[in-house]
Amino acid sequence: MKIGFFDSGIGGLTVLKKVINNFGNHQYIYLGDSVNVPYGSKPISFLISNLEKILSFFDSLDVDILISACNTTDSIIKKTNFNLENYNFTYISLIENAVEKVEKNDSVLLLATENTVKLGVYKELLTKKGLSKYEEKACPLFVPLIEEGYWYGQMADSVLRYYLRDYKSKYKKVILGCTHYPILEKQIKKYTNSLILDPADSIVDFLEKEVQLSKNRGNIKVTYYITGNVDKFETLSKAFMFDVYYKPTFKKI
Ligand code: DGN
Repeated sequence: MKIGFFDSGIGGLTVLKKVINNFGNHQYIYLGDSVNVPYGSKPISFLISNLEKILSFFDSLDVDILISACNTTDSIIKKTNFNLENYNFTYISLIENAVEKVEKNDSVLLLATENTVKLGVYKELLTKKGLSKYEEKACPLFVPLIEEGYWYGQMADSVLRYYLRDYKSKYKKVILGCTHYPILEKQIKKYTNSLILDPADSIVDFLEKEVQLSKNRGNIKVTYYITGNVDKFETLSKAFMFDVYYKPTFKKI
């Protein structure tokens, strides 16, 4: 199976890694649109025209499945009823699958980008479930922090404290509603006792149950297409994927 992933930078690697670890050898293609990072605070009109280019790119590569490894663009697709019929791939939504892990009467905190919060797709789907309590918090400094490689240490600590200091035991579940955030998951756990939900786990469940994606052994290859600085992406991706046994190829587009 040929499976595509995309995000503004390295965030979508958190989804790719879980898919690779669960399903092994398929043909993986990842578009890192790092020249346009962050998506979280860009105008929606720009992100829509950018998204059209990204979807056409994956169509031209004949992917079977396209996974939005970005909650911000998935929000745009859902909110604008983006027409996906002209493309030959099956599109899989991160948000639709993520909300499956939330139950009636749960109290939930969503951490996400400003655009994801503003577009309100999580809110719409979650409030339908009948939650006891719901709050959304945009954390716009997380993405630049992660894209610059400050995953640990003083800088990360003070940004994490700034956003999360009031959330130790306030909610039963915390959704990491931006694919970059699981890179900080260990440190996020220092600030909250809540159950952390990573939407990537719901993607894995969907691929297993609904797509019945095979689990293969063999040499895993990933082709990365990068719109921005390839060396920087390569360095960061190697740091995050250090424990994945695979062969990456990096290409500039
Ligand atoms: N990782 C993206 C998301 O899940 O929304 C957004 C990253 C960004 O560019 N702000």
